[in-house]
Amino acid sequence: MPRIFLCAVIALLGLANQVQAHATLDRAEPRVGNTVATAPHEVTLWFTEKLEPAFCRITVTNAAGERVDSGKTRVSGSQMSVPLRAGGPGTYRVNWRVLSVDTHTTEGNFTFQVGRQ
Ligand SMILES: [Cu+2]
Repeated sequence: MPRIFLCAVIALLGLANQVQAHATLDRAEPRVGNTVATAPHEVTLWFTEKLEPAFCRITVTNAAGERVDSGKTRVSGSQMSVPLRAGGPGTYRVNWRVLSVDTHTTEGNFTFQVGRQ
């Protein structure tokens, strides 16, 4: 019985390590949920792990749901960014998907506001 318990503990510790190793969003510019005066020229995201450039992508949509990113995500280390077309005020949604060097894929999204609401 103690042996089985030990295995369970080791398995849980292994799982915890794996979760920590995934690339999760550390911070963003514009900041998550923040309001900026004018539409930014690009969105930059920083992650907790190094990224595999070939499988990482940012897309950004405006309030009307139209894509406003250039489609050309650039990756450098644990950071990635994408240029934006000029846009008006409203809520912008940033969708991201990354493959970290530990081969795990993570994804998420957040919004920021442009102009006064
Ligand atoms: Cu992982």
